[in-house]
Amino acid sequence: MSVILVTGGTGLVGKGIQYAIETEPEGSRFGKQPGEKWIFASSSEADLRDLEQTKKLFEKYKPTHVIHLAALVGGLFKNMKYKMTFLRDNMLINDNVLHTSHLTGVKKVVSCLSTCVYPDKVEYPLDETKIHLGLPHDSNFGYAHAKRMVDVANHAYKDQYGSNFTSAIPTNVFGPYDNYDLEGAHVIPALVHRCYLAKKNGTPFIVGGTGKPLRQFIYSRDLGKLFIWQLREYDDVEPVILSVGEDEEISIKEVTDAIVKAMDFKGEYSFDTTRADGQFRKPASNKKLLNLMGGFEFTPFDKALDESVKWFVQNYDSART
Ligand code: NAP
Ligand code: GFB
Repeated sequence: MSVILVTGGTGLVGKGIQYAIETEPEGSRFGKQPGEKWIFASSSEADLRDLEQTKKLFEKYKPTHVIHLAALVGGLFKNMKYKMTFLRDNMLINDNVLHTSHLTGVKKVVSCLSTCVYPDKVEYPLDETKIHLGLPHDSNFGYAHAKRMVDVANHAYKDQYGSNFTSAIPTNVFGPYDNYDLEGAHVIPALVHRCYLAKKNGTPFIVGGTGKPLRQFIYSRDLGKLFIWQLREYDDVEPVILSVGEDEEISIKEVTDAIVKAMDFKGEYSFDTTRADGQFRKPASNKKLLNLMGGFEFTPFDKALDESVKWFVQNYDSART
């Protein structure tokens, strides 16, 4: 029997994986396989910054495979404010999970980086060979370095112990069960929440920055399938970018207009240009992924956003706001 432990399994990305496991036909490429047991762990089960709690979690479930998502996560403004916390918390979590996976003989670990770990000054498009070719954008200096060390550790574990540890590099993710905290969230959940409040209370709908930066966004329910693919079908230490194509890059203003449409908001919005824009763009290539998978059908952005907004409005009282 395979026991797959998803650390950070109760968050946005973890819920995307759980959705695939629960809705895809059993035995299909992205569905649950016979004899598999999936565990979606939250921080209430174990604070993975603590090695003893990490070891107890692994003793409890005895995972044969790990999808390692647990992390201190946040949007641009939160990352700018807490660089040391993002560095230390994530380094502790990552070291504990990889070290305990090694000690307990986990067969395979897929950990999670992010396209924001890339150097800010590097030849585009971003691909899997460019992670360490320069300093990350200062806005997420702490988080980015902690995440880069996962790739370094994976190579060191492989070299010294032959461990099958690899990593995924998702682009910006959105979907149901996101974190909608107005100050700490990523841009889509933050703006969905702000637009919801503007519509409900008639408060101004303020968008941070100039609206000019460009981003690629992947739907959490698509990303969930890609993590399952990487766990089952990819056994190389080098990371894989899990993203929609470079041609899907859209501006923050276009995202805002799409949110206004999905929310059926009739009011106006304005830009607060005293707030940072962060990295202007981070165009990531998904060529390696598509070549390895033989293609993948991404959910159209507007459809994914519509589903995400509907989920938020229907679950406002229980959402992480
Ligand atoms: P999320 O919704 O905030 O979920 C984070 C998960 O990690 C939650 O289950 C949380 O548990 C858990 N966690 C946080 N601190 C922990 C700790 N000290 N010990 C144990 N568990 C802890 O974030 P997400 O967006 O799903 O992120 C999942 C992974 O995707 C992260 O590695 C992140 O870096 C990566 N990623 C995210 C994006 C994005 O745009 N969201 C983009 C690229 C990569 P609780 O809920 O109990 O706190
Ligand atoms: O998702 P986000 O916060 O992070 O997007 P990054 C930031 C972009 O959205 C900037 C604009 O251009 C902001 O000016 N924006 C506009 C807003 N209004 C808002 C708002 O209310 N909240 C937020 N958050 N942004 C993140 C990294 O970078 O990328 C994370 O900081 C993570 O660590 C994520 O890796 C994938 O895309 O700039």
